[in-house]
Amino acid sequence: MKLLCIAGFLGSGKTTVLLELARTMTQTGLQLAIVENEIGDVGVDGGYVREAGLPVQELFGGCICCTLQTGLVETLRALEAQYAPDWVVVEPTGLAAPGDLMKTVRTYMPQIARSRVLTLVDAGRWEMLQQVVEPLITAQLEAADVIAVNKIDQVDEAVVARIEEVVRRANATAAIRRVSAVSGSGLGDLQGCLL
Ligand SMILES: Nc1nc2c(ncn2[C@@H]2O[C@H](COP(=O)(O)OP(=O)(O)OP(=O)(O)O)[C@@H](O)[C@H]2O)c(=O)[nH]1
Ligand SMILES: [Mg+2]
Repeated sequence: MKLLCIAGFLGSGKTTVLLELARTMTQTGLQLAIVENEIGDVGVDGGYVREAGLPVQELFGGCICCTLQTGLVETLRALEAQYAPDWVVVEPTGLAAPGDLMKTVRTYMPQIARSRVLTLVDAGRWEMLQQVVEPLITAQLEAADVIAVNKIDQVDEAVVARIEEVVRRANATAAIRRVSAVSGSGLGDLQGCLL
């Protein structure tokens, strides 16, 4: 089993990207299982994922990168035992910085052959989020193997270029890609650098 974690602030497009990637991955014959960490006690994103026909486990009432780390490890073990998927895709809450979470997973689940963090950047709300939650966004970027600047349909090329500069300063090594999850633009290339 391999693990893909899709991080990014609230509303950055995690579920939209997850559903698109899941669709193309399952078309190529890969078996997937999904973990949704929901902030409230209503499984909105889990509902969408289930509608798409994918096995999904929801983790409520806390954040998997802080209070629910053990819960996540148990959930991953259960999914592995029940479905033995090729990939498990985890969507943490938008408030998660996935660095510690990935350390825990790598420590307690050494059988996971490959683990990747994709962090999404919300291009449309970049300026506002930099002013309000810059430390969290930076922590999400630091933890990433791959960074996707999403919603490029909402902004000018110059804005995307400026975002990429700041993103590069936060993470010197991650692959950076431009995508629009709603139009599907760039998602094929993104998948290529993730899997
Ligand atoms: N214009 C535009 N809108 C997008 C894009 N990707 C996602 N959205 C929209 O942004 C909103 C939030 O998308 P979600 O996929 O639910 O984002 P999320 O990160 O899963 O949100 P939470 O789980 O609530 O943190 C939805 O209305 C999407 O349709 C994009 O590339 N362009
Ligand atoms: Mg979501």
